[in-house]
Amino acid sequence: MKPTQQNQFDKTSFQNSVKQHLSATYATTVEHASPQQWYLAMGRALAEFTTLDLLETESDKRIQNAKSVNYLSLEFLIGRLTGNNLISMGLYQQVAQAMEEMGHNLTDLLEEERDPSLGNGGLGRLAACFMDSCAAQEFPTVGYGLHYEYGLFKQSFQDCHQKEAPDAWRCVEGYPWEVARPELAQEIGFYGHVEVYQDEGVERRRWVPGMTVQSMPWDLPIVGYESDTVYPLRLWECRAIAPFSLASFNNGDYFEAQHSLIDAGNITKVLYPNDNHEKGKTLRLMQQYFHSAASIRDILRRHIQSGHSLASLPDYETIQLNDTHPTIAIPELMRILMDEHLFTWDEAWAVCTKTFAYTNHTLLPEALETWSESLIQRLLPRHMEIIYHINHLFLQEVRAKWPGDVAKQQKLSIIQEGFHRMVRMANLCVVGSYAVNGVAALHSELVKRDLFPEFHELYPTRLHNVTNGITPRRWLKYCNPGLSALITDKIGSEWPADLDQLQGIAKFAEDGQFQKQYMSVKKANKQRLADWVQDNMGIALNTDAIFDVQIKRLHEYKRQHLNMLHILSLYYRLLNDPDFDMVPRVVFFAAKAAPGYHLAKEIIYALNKIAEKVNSDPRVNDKLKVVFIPDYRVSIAEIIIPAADVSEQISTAGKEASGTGNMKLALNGALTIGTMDGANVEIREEVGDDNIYIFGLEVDGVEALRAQGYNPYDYYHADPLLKSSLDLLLGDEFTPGEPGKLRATFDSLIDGGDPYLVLADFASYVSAHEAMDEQYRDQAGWAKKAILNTALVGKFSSDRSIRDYVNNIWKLESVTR
Ligand code: 26Q
Repeated sequence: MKPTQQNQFDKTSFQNSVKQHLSATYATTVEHASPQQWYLAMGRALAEFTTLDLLETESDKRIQNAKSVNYLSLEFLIGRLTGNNLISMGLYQQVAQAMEEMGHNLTDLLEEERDPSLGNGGLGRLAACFMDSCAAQEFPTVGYGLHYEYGLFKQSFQDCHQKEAPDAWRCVEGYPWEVARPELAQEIGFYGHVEVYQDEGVERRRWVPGMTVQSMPWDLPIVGYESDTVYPLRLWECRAIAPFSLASFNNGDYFEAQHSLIDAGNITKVLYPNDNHEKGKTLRLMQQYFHSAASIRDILRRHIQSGHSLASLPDYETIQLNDTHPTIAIPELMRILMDEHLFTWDEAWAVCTKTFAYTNHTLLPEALETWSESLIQRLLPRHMEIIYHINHLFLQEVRAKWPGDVAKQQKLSIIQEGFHRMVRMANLCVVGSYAVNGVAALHSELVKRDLFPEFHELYPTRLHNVTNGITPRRWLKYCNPGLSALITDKIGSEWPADLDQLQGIAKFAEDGQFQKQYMSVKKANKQRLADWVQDNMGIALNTDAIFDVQIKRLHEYKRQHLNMLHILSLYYRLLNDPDFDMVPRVVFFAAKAAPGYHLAKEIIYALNKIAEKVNSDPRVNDKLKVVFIPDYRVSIAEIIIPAADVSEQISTAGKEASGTGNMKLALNGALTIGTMDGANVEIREEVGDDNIYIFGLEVDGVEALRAQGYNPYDYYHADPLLKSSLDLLLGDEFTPGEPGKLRATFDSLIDGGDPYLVLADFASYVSAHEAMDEQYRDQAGWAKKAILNTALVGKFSSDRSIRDYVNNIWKLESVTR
């Protein structure tokens, strides 16, 4: 379906609207406006279309009477909206022409947009792809997130060390695509106490907060691909309630609660920069409750305004929890139904357990969220009471299932006993949800087998798998116009809405001419990246080299240091083995480390130091380059991914829940070197063993090695290449005159016990790379494999993921407009 905008677009009135915004909104003129101001005015002019469509979609009776999904996530890593929205609106060419006539190149203007980096990595980016796919397929959706004033920190390197700077993504002028919805603002409480009172002989409870803030929604338009459907991504900003109440300022609760330093403006000030649980931070829990409370109230408001009864909530609304971060929404809905709408416990619980569904994104024990009971008690006293009662009733179920088994009760309890009692958010989610899913087949099996085996026994139909996906609009059509045109030329233009159609190019995989075209697109994309690196980093690159790419957050389990060891081994061989021959190679990294993650920052430092030396060492003869691209973000991923030959997906088996970068890279024709982990397993199933390079221990191999007692020294002493590579970290090879400055990585792998089995997988990793090097020398053979990757990964469209949610979990229907 084509959007009406495309047919109704009137170039002259659009140009007038841009000029109008230049003067009225940005106080400038056509003659004096900067490129930044032109971009802003163009964005505002375009947002007029989407805001109208958003309001129309919102008031559409058919949508109000249909079932919707509410996607609750503390992160939405949406990336730049302008180019993507132009594609979805079908206006790219027309707007390019309109701007050209006013003397501006659209591609250049699009570069003026700052990425809204409202997420850390995979989980936040997944939420953004899911919004796109819901809108494309017209499944009624509202995304609920937070309007952080500062997104994920900006990264730079100073003397090779990571430095963080605040990311004021909205700039002073504001973000052109967002629209404030003050009429939907609400009040949200914290602290205080619970009152018990009698209501016609019934004992009731109510929460009297000690502090109240305001939630102000900002809507971003999520534009359905080639449709007029626009759903809101509603981001809550926390504000002090004006005028500031002297009464509450002087109220004992305010100070008693010991939060006098926290003012309302702090709550949505900044995104927490770690993609792992940060222990005990009050402000983070406040963010979580603020987000849940504002979203739940908004969902109930929409539901009631549409004329439905509260008891029918599960028929019209489902609430998907993106990890445990919005878990507090469960007791919040219980509280509102019971305390404000006088539901009985059983009535309220019946509604909740038919409304919530939870997605798990990790098996790492240290990443499972727990919050101290005493903190919740202080911040949210009524919620703590409700959690106790949920647990009380749940443990009765556990005792009925396993009579006398105290260990089971302790393991499953929502409250973790001990000196400091903790609330286990994942357990609360599983108990309070009608569906729980993992994010790739292997991960979901491990959720059943290792993480929640007893829950699986107790609730045998609750655990699901929904393999992650990525939106083909941003991650192929928009970011790789060359390949998109080539594909469209062969199979028509419908594939961005139906990615399985890419199979249609498989028959050209051995067609010499198509191979040449495909590889020349790749070459052009490599040139674009090389130009970027030259302009921004001053490093000259050879586009005949293999572009080998690892782009993702920096984590030990993702093993950027395994990649580092491979680089060291190549360097060692280039310098010491006269017979050694390799295809020239550029190894790219891009990764942010959580500011408090010491070893991750040391790994970045080491990679930068190694890059400095290797890139300028004449003995290497330009055979090897290492490029660490600073400030990894969506917009730079859009340049790197189309240019990649090799995709590094090398986590320790069992640790990466899914990965989604692996899908983007394969779709754009990079060959994966990867472990049997996360979605790599399914990528291999799709593309076939010949078209992927799998290495390393599998999950059971990892377990067996650990069980038998893993000793990294055994590998260090048995493998001379490994030893030589590691030893390079001890001297002053990369830090002249200052030996030992790169020891941290060495120490973690040797004395530190190598918790992620880097040394155990080194030899097979090196062999897999050798096989790839060999294959690259046969360009026709390589092209065939790359083409088959593009052709065979249609499964990983997030459209398919969303259909899986819709059919197996949400049970809702599309509403076409
Ligand atoms: C929690 C509490 C306090 C502070 C921070 C957090 C926090 C924030 C972000 C915890 C985790 C995250 C992000 C996790 C994440 O990105 N996980 C990734 O999710 C992807 C989408 O499912 C998967 O593909 C990746 O495998 C998984 O690592």
